[in-house]
Amino acid sequence: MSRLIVISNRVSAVRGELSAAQGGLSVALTAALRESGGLWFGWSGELTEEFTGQINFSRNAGVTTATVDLEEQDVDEYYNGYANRTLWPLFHYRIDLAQYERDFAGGYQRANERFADTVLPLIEPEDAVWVQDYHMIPLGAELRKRGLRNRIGFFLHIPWPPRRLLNTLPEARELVETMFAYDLVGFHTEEWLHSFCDFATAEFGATVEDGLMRVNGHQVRLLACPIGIDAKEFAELSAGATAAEHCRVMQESANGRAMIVGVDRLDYSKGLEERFAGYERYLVDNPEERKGVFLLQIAPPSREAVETYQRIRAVLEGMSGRINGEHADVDWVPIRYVNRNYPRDVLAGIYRAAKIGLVTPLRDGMNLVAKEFVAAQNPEDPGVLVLSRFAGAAAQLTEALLVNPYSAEELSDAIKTASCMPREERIRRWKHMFDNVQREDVRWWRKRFTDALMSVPCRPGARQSG
Ligand code: GDG
Repeated sequence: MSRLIVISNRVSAVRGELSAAQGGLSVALTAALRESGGLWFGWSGELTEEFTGQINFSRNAGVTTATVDLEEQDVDEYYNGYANRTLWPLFHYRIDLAQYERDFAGGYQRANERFADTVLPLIEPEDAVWVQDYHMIPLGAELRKRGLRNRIGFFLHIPWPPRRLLNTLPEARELVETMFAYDLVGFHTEEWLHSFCDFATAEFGATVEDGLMRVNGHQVRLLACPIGIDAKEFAELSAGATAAEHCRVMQESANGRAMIVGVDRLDYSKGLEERFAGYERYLVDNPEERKGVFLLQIAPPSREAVETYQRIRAVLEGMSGRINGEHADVDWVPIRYVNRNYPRDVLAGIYRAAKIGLVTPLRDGMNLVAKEFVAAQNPEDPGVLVLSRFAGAAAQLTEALLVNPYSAEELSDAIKTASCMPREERIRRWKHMFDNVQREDVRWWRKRFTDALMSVPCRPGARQSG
């Protein structure tokens, strides 16, 4: 078996608690690498005065991690700049929030060149390389420029935007062209894959047949491969003592009321503002029932250096304060809004205590919270998942109550439907979703992608894996 070299912006701790700021990608890759062994390369998250390319190695649970420190200017332009001020909003269809600056584009390119220079000597002839996400789109092309002939795959964890939106990015064509250096490109859903094909076809005259794109003399295999959670680990967490204790504490504190839960990184793509508006609509439309529910929204801050994130935080603080001020009673508060990060086993207990899970992003590559909510439910008395149609997860979790997150009325109706759904229907819907969450878990995802990568014929001059 050849080794797998995973390359991503951040390399998370293989052991220990993952912070929410590291997001779903880290949760998924930690589980995947634990199984396969190999090497995980990326930015340490630390700064250095001057970039030297010095690598810090460490080894945990069968996984070697190799990290480099970056200069402050790299972090400003590459990470806080191009990745999170340009690509993240654009790829989530928010061109109103996207900032297009040449310094950001330059910093992004420079950081990717630095990553390529540093990781290249670590790659052995038989290794397969798997590059992750929007921070590293040009990395494959940079590795090819340096002569690497190994199999290289790329997986995008966020949506791929429609062509007309992507064309607002000044260097859209150059960026997309670098994708053609990969042997395999994966997306969570057919929808994101089709958008990518649409751009490549319209702008470069690409042809696509049976999952193979031919473009500019390159052949790129394409795969829609939805990421899953570590369902086994999550089921064990949910059955554990800490989860049980927190489930009990939450049930006691709910005091007979139905808890609605939301758990999201504090990010404008997660639709929190619209969720609060939809929930308020429910309160207004249902004066008799409203005191029978409350919303617990857990939203740990993320990317705090970026202004749009500071703004969404301020907006939500204002909204939760206003809604509570306007609707609360002496014995009831409608929203418990918490900007804290909780351990995963505590989250599992909270999910299980909830009657309704609200997962309503405006746009999301996949959304792992939806799957965690399903995995944590009590099979005898499961809660109801209300899920945005615009999350990648909606293509698999078709038995959720699917909503348009922009519509406060639809959200309000879904809360009402969920809160009076009979137990048999809840069980039927949950079983269907749980089956998918278990079957198409993170191991399935990793295997599907790496199997597809290993089945790519070796390039001339590359060494065959044993
Ligand atoms: C990106 C894509 C795609 C949240 N709060 C806490 C906490 N979390 C964990 C959740 C979940 C993860 O963070 C969030 O994952 P998502 O998938 O929901 O979203 P992103 O972070 O935006 O991830 C997304 C994903 O990559 C994988 O491809 O699904 O579409 O945007 O695991 O549980 N974890 C802890 N405490 C918290 O308070 N421990």
